[in-house]
Amino acid sequence: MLYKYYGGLQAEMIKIATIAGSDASGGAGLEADLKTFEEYGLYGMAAVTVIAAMDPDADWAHSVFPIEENCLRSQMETVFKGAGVAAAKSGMLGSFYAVDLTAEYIKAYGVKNYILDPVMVCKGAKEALNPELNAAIAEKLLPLAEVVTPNLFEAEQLSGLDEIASIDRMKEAAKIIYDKGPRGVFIKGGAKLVSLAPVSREAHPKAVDIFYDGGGFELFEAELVQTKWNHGAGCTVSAAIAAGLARGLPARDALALAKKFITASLKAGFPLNQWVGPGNPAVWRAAFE
Ligand code: PXL
Repeated sequence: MLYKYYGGLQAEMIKIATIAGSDASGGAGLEADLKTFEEYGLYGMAAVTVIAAMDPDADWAHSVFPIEENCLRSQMETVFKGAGVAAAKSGMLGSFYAVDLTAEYIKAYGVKNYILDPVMVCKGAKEALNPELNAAIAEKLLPLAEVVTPNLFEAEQLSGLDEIASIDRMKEAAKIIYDKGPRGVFIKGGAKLVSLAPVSREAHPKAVDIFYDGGGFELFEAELVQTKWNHGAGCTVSAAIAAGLARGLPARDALALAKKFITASLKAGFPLNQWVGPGNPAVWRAAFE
């Protein structure tokens, strides 16, 4: 297990929570988060915002069922008042009240290590984007985030820039997003980034993400894993960053470790069925056993 990396299980468990949707197929959402927390040797909790289900008789079409407000508030009480956390992340929120409750509890309980994964649409989903909800996420949650982890599409939505396809554009977007209040911006170019100008992508087959914290840009590069089986990769990365911060790592170290973690997970991705395949966050434990 990854916790062996840190010298074993500690007497007092470090607690961490995800505020996210359940992905009934198990690869993304809170399922990915909890699996990741487990690999970091942390005690994971979850406040469920929505349940996402997929229809095998309709080409794996996604349906998203929001959890009602009272139920979400009760879960927030359980997690934040009842237990407390060293770090928290949020993923798919799916409603305005979930955005408001997340802001309320992160503020009320002074959660410093809050990672915002601004999930706006899930892969393969046909659901319409909700620009008002994205605006509420930007306005109410960005200022609370230690690190926000948009992919290229989400970075476009949060920055207002279109066609972020190069490192230079990612840097521009990171600055704009940073000015909206988070203490760090981690844009995931991953396998999707089309240009690595001035070098060509073929000459430099890397998955490139960037981090900006107002001080300077840092590029995070890892082996480009060419796979279709990457469902839940975004959730896993942000969960791993939150887990690293819960462990007391500085942000840049947490990012570097998260990048190694997701690369290993993606290399072990597998087909769940003909539509989708998740990474496997459990694979890296082999390196520590
Ligand atoms: O990968 C984004 C995502 C996040 N959260 C939930 C999901 C998905 C995609 O399927 O189902 C619950």
